[in-house]
Amino acid sequence: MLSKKVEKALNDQIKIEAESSQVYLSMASWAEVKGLEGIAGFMYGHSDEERMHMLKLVKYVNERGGHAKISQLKAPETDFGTFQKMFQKLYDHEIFVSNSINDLVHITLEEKDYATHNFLQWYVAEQIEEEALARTILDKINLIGNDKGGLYLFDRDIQQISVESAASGNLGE
Ligand code: OFO
Repeated sequence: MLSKKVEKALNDQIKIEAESSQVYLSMASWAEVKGLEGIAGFMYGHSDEERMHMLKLVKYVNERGGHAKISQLKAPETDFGTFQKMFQKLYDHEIFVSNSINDLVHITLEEKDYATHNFLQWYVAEQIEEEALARTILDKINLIGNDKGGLYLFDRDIQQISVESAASGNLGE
């Protein structure tokens, strides 16, 4: 059985994962409208992953005798300026999520909830991979600078990049 404190913290994380999915969906739509198909595909995929992260938490809370609450979400931005700025936002957002997961893990230790602590290790590992992926993408973007040919290739190749491929060191090259 979850303590009220852990249940509330897990529900807060459910909202954060749902909002992450919305943020990346909004990025996908922006990129699609700008004709950046590869980037859009990457963001649509990322949005789906965040929804999966949310669902995993929903199921866990309910399985442990809690009630996963589906709440109203903050609307994401709709205009990201440039794709460079958009990927910087993605990176910043992942750092924010990692901090939130860390706080959550901390609460489970305070509450001596070792089952939830164990369950959350999957998220800890996932955040390491997502941060690494975002950093790798930002490095690539810096290399491209304002080169149009570079952007063309980046947009073409990014569809192959996923969190899993980043984790295995294969970045679609
Ligand atoms: Fe849910 O992993 Fe990104 O934010």
